[in-house]
Amino acid sequence: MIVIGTVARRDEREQRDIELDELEELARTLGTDVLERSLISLREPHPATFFRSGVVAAFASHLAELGSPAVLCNDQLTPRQQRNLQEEWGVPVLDRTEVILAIFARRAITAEGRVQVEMAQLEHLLPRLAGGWSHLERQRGGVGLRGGPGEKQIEVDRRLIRQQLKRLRERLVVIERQRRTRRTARTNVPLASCALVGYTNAGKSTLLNVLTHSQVLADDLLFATLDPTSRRLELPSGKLVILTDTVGFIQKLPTELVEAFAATLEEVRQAHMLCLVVDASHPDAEQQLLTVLETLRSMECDQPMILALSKVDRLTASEVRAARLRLGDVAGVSALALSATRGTGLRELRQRIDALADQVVPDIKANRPSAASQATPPPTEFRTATG
Ligand SMILES: Nc1nc2c(ncn2[C@@H]2O[C@H](COP(=O)(O)OP(=O)(O)OP(=O)(O)O)[C@@H](O)[C@H]2O)c(=O)[nH]1
Ligand SMILES: [Mg+2]
Repeated sequence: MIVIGTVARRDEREQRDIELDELEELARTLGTDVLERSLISLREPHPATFFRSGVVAAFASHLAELGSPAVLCNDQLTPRQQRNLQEEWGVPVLDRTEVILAIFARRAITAEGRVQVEMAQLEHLLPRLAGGWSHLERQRGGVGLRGGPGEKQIEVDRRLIRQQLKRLRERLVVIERQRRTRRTARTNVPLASCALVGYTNAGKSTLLNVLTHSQVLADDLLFATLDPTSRRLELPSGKLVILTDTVGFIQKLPTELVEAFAATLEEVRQAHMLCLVVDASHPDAEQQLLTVLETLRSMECDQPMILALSKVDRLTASEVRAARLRLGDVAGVSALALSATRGTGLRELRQRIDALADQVVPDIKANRPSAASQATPPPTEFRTATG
């Protein structure tokens, strides 16, 4: 695979380079090698081919030399641009959305996750359907026939996809009802809940694991976690809170996926408080934090928040100080530094969650362990995943 990005102005270069790094990470997560990457200046996208004709031609011969690898574009292509480029280059042309969709499709384990991803893929496919049949349509047109089987086939496919989407939506309603029942069972236990949120690969699952002695999959891949998982966390005061690990956010999250994961993200919306995890060692930490804050805003999440800077074992003491100031400023809360792998900063995090739990659950009495133990004891594991 090769990766292509564009810059409109010179001062965008650095930001685009970071985006291409992320795109390469996405490709790696999918299990493909990136042979090469190019950053091309482009002031105005061409409506038909996105790139200028000279660039299209140059890449056509270059791709042939490289052995016709697939092309991954950083920019969002219209269905028409994508189709034309594929025709000109004779290789698959993917954009960011499609790579993310493919990763999600591979990662989805639960019934809910699978239904959500399939819906997102079908919705992405719908406007692109004409592509596969365009050559047929043209052949038909050439011999003076209109509305031949090519066109009919598209209509049939569209109808089948719409029917399938309807079936999936109905299935999702049933699954969501089950999830709500589980959540109600959980919220009947008078415990505060805290959702771990943050950019993908920030270290959320690792943090959940060390805090609650669990073994949720944590890996150096983007989107290792898709389905929310909840565990009990015991706090210094003896109180218990429910800690939920969630799907990571990413820049330019495909809209199809935002919609499809609305139900999963509902876990975030329902939490009493949020623990926003930022990988402080990432060169783009600030932008990642902004993306997460923006996503939370668009989800209308305004719960009390803790800002946890993770992976500080990779930074020097002065870098940690600078990151706390800078990122704390961006988020408007004081930042706490921790390393889940070294186990530093965890006590302070527990204390902060403890203090917030008192604020968010007004009936503190009901929240005391003695009272909780009189109520139905919460199960040791709150797997929200189905199955
Ligand atoms: N050095 C260092 N690495 C860490 C730390 N915490 C997590 N990591 C590593 O960072 C990578 C990502 O961690 P995860 O816990 O899977 O991250 P996540 O936020 O759950 O990621 P997604 O589920 O993909 O959104 C893994 O390779 C972890 O081992 C830390 O404190 N220090
Ligand atoms: Mg994870």
